[in-house]
Amino acid sequence: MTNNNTTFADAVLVLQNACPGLTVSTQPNVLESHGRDATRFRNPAPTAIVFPDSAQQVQAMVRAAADAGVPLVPSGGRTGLSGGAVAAQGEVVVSFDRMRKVLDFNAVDRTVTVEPGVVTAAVQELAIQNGLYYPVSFAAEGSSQIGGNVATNAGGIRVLKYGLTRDRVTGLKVVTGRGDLLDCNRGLIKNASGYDLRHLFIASEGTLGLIVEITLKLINPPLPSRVLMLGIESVDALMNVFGSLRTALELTAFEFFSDRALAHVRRAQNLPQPFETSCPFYAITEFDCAGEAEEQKAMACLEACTDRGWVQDGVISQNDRQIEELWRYREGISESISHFPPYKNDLSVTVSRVPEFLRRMNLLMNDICPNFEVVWYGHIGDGNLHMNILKPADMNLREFEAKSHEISAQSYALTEELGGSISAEHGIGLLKQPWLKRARSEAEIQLMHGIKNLFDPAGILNPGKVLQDTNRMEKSTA
Ligand code: 2HG
Ligand code: ZN
Repeated sequence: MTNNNTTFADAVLVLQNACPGLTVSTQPNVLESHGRDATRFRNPAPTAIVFPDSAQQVQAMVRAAADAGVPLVPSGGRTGLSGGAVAAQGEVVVSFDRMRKVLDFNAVDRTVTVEPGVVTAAVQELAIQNGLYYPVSFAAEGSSQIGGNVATNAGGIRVLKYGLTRDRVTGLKVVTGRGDLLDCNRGLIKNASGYDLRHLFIASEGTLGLIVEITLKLINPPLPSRVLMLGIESVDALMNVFGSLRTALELTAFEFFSDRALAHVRRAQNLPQPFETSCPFYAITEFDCAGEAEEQKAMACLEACTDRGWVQDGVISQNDRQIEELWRYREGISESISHFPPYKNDLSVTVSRVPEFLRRMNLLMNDICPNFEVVWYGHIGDGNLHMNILKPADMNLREFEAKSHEISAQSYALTEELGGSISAEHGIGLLKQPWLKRARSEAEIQLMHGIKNLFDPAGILNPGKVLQDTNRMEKSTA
């Protein structure tokens, strides 16, 4: 895996010599746990896991790795769903578990500066303790790390109102594949001094540089909120309800899931039927509700949607405990189907194209894989739909992956036809890499290779993720 004659054991020595005191583990259980993310389609096979504890150690390590051609796979909370943190080829995994310091909270700038290994929920908590709010939120926030969130531009359930991780990052320190330590944007709000390299690293999935420090801007705490869960009979009705509610109210989230998704999460979490009527689709929406005026607006809007036949049944939260309970129906879905395992599709189209997309994709799925269970859920309010295809119990993983691959050829062609993306928020990683051309043009991909070469000329950073590993291609065809 390493270049020329550098062996796996040499790779570790190279890094240790460059960073005296570097924590290294080759224990089988650590190799197994830290050599993968939440995906199950590749077996972890890292040479070692290293745990740097400072930006300086990361820099020294990357320089040595670049000289010796040691491939490095950055790893955060390992909650990724595209294989971006999988080390299946003898790479050295760089874990940020020992870089968990909060470096600064600035009340005037309303920013927090942290090391990459800080868990997302800890950033949210820190904001609350300081009377502020960090709005990026998703089911895995209790274990995902902020460095990984930045590296994949994590989204989640409140993108509709607050945007993605990218929108929160005002400063980024990064060690590039050349071993340069860059201080991008320095926490500034305004900075028109040329190319904003910060944004190149966000969503680059560790292929251009290793993030060693992040400054995030916080916002005012949100108003009190209410959550509505609604039973809806069709996609068109779902979109009509979304349109009406977002006109009447300040929505922070508008999510959906199918009846199949509901059945899985109910079984896994032992949840009751949310209301009497069974419906093909469910929406869960959260809105700012400072007082009675909003409450009345919500009720009036709901009544109008019910009168028009768009809403079949529903329930509204009465207190914070009920808000949490209702969110469990949506946030527990991913975990409830993880054991199958599912073949994940994290698709997006513009909101206006959601109905056509869902209609055509359902027809396609019924046509090409009628025997597979397809479970839909996602952030319909921002056009991001999760289509999970579940592995039948009597099919082995390899066969299932091959079949899913054949399905992807058609489902991603349809996504491309509708101007969508094959990865909305989970990244390209390893698993979606063969399909990059369905989301980006040839010219874009060539430029991306050029950027990769510029930042990581030795090709040591997360090789084979996002872009095809051209080094390996050349070697294998040599
Ligand atoms: C979610 O929205 C996560 O629940 C996971 O992004 C999506 O399981 C998935 O496909
Ligand atoms: Zn999602």
